[in-house]
Amino acid sequence: MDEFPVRGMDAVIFAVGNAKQAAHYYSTAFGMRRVAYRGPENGSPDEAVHVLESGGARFVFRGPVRAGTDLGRHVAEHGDGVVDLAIEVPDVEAAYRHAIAKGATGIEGPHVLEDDHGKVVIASIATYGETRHSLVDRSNYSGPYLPGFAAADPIVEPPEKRCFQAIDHCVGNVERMDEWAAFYHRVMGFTDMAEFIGDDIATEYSALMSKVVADGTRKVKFPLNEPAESRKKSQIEEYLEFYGGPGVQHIALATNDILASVDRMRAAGVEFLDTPDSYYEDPELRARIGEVRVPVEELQKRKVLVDRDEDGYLLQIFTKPVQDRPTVFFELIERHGSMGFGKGNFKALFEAIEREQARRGNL
Ligand code: TYF
Ligand code: FE
Repeated sequence: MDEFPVRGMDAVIFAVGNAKQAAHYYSTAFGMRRVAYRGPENGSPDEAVHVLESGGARFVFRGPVRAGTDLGRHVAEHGDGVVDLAIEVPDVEAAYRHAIAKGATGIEGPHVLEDDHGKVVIASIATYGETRHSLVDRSNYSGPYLPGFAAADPIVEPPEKRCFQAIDHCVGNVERMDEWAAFYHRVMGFTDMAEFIGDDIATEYSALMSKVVADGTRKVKFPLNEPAESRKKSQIEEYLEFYGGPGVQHIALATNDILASVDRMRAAGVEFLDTPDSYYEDPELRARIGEVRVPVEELQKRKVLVDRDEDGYLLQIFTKPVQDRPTVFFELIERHGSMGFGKGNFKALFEAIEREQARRGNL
């Protein structure tokens, strides 16, 4: 029996300096649709909250509207960032009880929120840094987000074809990877996935160690990164310094047409990491990846990376950090069978990240 059943990701909740403008950016640049709002006009005097969706992916942007709030303190300390990786579960009461019994720190016990659209049960527990996991059961709710939220119009007309339709994985940067992996094993019954960056790869080129924990159904996947000693300053160190501690590093978004998504997002001003032409011209890579659904030239034109394993292949690309601080970024991922995270791309990817680190003067 699964000791901690989950339905999937419920939402990624961001604390930002200006939720109105963040909602605009994710609407115009990421093609998301605003669906709900709560603010001073409807019962939330201290913060404005905009809820955006793209298919099954939900982002929530919270911004302080007055001085002296804890949300404002969070933004001052960490900059724009992720405060909550909310997980949908079938039984909040049972999930919370299990987590607490296994040593998790409770932030809010299970409680019911209700309005005309039904009810939602919600609780939350602490994870790394100031990040939390809300546990949400919305199976008896038909409103646009949570009780208290009003339906809101899209900010701009969303594109006919969405840029992404689900949250594929959410990555945390922590100081001690093994400690947090053990936390997810113990508290949520998550298990390790195959992909692992150990000491060997770390010292050679990545300057980080990484392992992936996931629920039994592999719907919720949380890679965890830790800085490693190497010749250079770790990109994870850079994050921890600028974020002011552990936190969410990147959110990977599942798309079924990465070429169209990249074209649209680039045209809207989203910056992606560069990949040198030598990556695509490498005969070893060509041999390893074999046939993918488009000519390699189409990937090369857009700097999309490709990786293959025994189960299939994946296409992926990474944005640069999306705020002034070198902290949170996004990944687009198009999976064709592969359940991996792009292990074969780690070298090329980390070199690209280090070029950006050097440009910022942080290498
Ligand atoms: O999620 C992953 O594991 C991949 C690769 O700092 C990765 O996207 C790992 C660490 C990192 C950036 C990307
Ligand atoms: Fe990733």
